[in-house]
Amino acid sequence: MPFFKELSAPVSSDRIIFHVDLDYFFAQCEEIRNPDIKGKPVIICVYSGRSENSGAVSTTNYEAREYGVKSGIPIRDAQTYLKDVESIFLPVDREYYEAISIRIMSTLKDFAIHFENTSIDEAYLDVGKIVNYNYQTSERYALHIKNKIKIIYNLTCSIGIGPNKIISKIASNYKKPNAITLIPPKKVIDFLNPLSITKLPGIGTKYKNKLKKIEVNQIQDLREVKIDTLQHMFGVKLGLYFYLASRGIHNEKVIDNKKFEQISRIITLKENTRDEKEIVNKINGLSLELYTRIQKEKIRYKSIGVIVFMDDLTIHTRSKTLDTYSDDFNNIFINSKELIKNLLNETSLKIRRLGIKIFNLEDLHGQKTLLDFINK
Ligand code: DCP
Ligand code: CA
Ligand code: CA
Repeated sequence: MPFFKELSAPVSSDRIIFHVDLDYFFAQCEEIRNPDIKGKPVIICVYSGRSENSGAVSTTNYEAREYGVKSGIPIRDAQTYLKDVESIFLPVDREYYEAISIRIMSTLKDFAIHFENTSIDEAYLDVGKIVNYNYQTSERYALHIKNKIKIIYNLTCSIGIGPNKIISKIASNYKKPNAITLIPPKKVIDFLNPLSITKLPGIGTKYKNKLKKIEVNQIQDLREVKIDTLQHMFGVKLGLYFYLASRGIHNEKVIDNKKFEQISRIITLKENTRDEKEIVNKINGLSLELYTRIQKEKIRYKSIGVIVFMDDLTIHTRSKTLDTYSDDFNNIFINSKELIKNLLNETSLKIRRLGIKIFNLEDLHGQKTLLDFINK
């Protein structure tokens, strides 16, 4: 259990972690799809379907927030607050937001030594090595990443920089939207002191009320509480987590997501061919290799992709994403066969080289960390 070891560990100053959080994410996705709505309050709604306009607000852009319209409130309240204001109410389109999220996360991943995507609009990046463990450089690097995301996706995000995941997460939320908040190790305690305890990941209304009874409201108050008291109130594990987090200590690593890795196999054919039997035979062999690998590593996949090099040296790729994760052989074999068949139908060229890959991977049993457990 790493959490018990942490008790004696010093504040780690040899890490630099970014927490990237995309600004007003669902609403910003709608703005990039339809720039005309920019500047007006945009309200993304989860309609319950029970009656017209019943349901809750998923999120809003910052213009709507000025009228008190925010995540979680009833749609009807939002309509009341915005009665005389020209505003845009839209239903959630999660599939579209997920597609954008996947693309942004794949870009972000390339900026980190270790990359952990934790929700549709958030990720941790371990960048220490890249910026040579220099906080000043890290701020410039964060700006570079923010600019890239803006240029490629036309979307803003906020980045928190700190010596661990908790500090960087609190920092990314500290100033929003479109901001960078840098908290180097020597500023950690001053940064935490005045904050409400609810800023610590894991302290919601229930724990806040419990702590209020012993007059703990700010993080500096939490630091005054003895570890025994915290463990008595919240259990051994959570008590220790609060004790350390209030001191800015958290040594959990940035855990690379399987989701952004891929496994691929590629072969060059002995002779260029369009012969179906031979091609299917090769696809079968490649699928079997991928299948053996996922069985060994106990992972499953959601997407299958193929790459084909034709005899005129052109390269063609196709991919398919399944509705759910699979650890099945047939899903690799049948889908890659189908994708390649479709490719061949579009051309009369022969295949020279042929590859298949699986991506969108995850652990068969899903590895859980304490932050994972707290966030859910
Ligand atoms: N979300 C939701 N219901 C909630 C909270 C969030 O459906 N109660 C969805 C919509 C958000 C997305 O999750 O766009 C990300 O949540 P955030 O808490 O990061 O909020 P936003 O990205 O919308 O705004 P911010 O700019 O404050 O990060
Ligand atoms: Ca966000
Ligand atoms: Ca978020």
